[in-house]
Amino acid sequence: MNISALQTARYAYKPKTPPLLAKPVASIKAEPGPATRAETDHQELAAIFPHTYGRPIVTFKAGKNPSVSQKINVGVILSGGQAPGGHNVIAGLFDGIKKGHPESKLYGFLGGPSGIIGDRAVEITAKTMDAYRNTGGFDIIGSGRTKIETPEQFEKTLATAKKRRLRAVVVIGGDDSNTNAALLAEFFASRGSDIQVIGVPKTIDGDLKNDYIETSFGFDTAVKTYSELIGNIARDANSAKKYWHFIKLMGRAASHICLECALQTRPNIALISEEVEKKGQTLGEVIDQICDGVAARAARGLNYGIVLVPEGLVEFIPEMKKLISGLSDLMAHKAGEFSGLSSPEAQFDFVARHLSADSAEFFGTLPRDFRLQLLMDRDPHGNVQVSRIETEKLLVRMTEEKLEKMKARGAFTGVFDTQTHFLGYEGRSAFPTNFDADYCYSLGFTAFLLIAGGVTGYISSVRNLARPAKEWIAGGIPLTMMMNMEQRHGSRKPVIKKALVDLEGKPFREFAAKRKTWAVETSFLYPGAIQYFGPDEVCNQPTKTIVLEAGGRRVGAGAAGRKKTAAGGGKTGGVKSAAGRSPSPRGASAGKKPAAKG
Ligand code: FBP
Repeated sequence: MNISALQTARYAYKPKTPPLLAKPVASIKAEPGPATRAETDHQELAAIFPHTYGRPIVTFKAGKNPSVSQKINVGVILSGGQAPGGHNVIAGLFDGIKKGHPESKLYGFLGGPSGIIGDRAVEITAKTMDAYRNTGGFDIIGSGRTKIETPEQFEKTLATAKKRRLRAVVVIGGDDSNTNAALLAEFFASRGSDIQVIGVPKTIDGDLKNDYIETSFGFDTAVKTYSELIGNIARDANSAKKYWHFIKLMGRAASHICLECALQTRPNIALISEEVEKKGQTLGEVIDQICDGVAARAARGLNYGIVLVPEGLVEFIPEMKKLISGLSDLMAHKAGEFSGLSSPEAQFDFVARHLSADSAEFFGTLPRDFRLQLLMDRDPHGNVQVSRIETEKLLVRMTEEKLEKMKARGAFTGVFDTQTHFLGYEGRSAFPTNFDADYCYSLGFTAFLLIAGGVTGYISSVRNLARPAKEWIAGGIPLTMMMNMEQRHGSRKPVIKKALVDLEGKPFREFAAKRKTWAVETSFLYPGAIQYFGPDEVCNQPTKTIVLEAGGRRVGAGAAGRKKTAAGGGKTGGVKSAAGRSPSPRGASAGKKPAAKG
């Protein structure tokens, strides 16, 4: 393996954890709180998960735990899109297992969930593990988006777990993969198997969060990578003063990434999909908003700027949402006919005949390349692949057209030259920040403690993240308490609620209070590259989203900290929990059913 100097230095990094996790594992015990219940759909969920529903939240405390030293086999799966820190989750899990018993084994299933269905695995040895500590990517075992769905796949998964004599399967994934983990735990239990299933919250999108999961791992590194690049572009724009840069950002349905990057870099315009939906803005109105911003700066002689665009925007614009849903239905229900069409023109003609009249008309107004992108294959969950739709280019084109018209009537006197960018893959496999390296290692180690605690259908939870790692709290949350029932593919399904940007939440309110100034004045911030070594305030800051949601205090902000509750944390819901209060996704927008994901 070729190793860079930074990689060599990162091998030596020792992740910071809650102090309890550094104690001998036989002196850490799981302490259960009262029984839990889901916030909604309690009865339906209790009926679907008769063996795993209603379990208590678990917190780890100092105390004797003799069963932790048993020799066990554990399997681990990386599921869905890459997120920085995945290797450290595996490292924490590996170290926990080996601390429990040096002959315990960790098997990594290859290429995501399909690896366990097809029993393709490697044993992760100390030598392998050491080559991946504190590094980005999921390449230690690879990832995939296969969903364990059919009865046959569930049976095969159980067969693999039995064959390898697994004590537990750890699923590292997003909301859909953890929903899958809950179903797997219930399936194993219903078949009389005591093989445990433990989830770990992963996704750069930041939308797997609630009162107990303060953030999914990878979000921290991804937003800091993108913010560095946006800052660099902004500085270039401010130097040359000749381009408007339209930057699309990953994040799928939720705009958490776009919002955090806006807070970190102060662009002139940042669109937030959830707000566009709430206001019911049409595509034309979004373009008007951009044109007004461009014209306002032009009036001050500033013919340059930065526009941030969340990649899921198109699905939140009412007429576009209706069109996409019509197209997806059509492509699913008439798949045979559709795939037999020989040319794009034949496809356009086909959809025009089958869509509702207004959607067909709207489809016809869109540029040809954009229409082709809307007709691309859906992902394994049936979702349009927003990362492949060039929304930023569509916005530029439509803004140009509108500005031309404004120019003709004297409403715009400036120049509008543009560059477009898409930031996504650049951040998903970056070297994890210290925060993600620490958080992920702690999550992995906690997953081992949950296994040792004998629970199943839980997600590893490390809380109080706005504070330094020495104040973090490790525990486990029953997956079923994060679930609700949603309509998916024509029937009601139990799913973990996805958290979209909360328009009443502090991060959005902070942005909304400042954006008018940022729109016209050049207020760019240049965050610079992620730093791994150096002073605390440079290397160990959590995201602004975490800090604002926790009440605005930053790591290292002084000993006073927040007032802690009995469970030791200061975060609103995560610590009031044990009374059986159910969580609400912190950012969930009422009524919205966002796309499923890995
Ligand atoms: P997960 O939801 O699986 O964590 O992946 C997130 C994500 O990076 C999205 O932001 C993006 O839309 C999507 O994956 C891209 O998927 P792919 O890797 O299949 O191109």
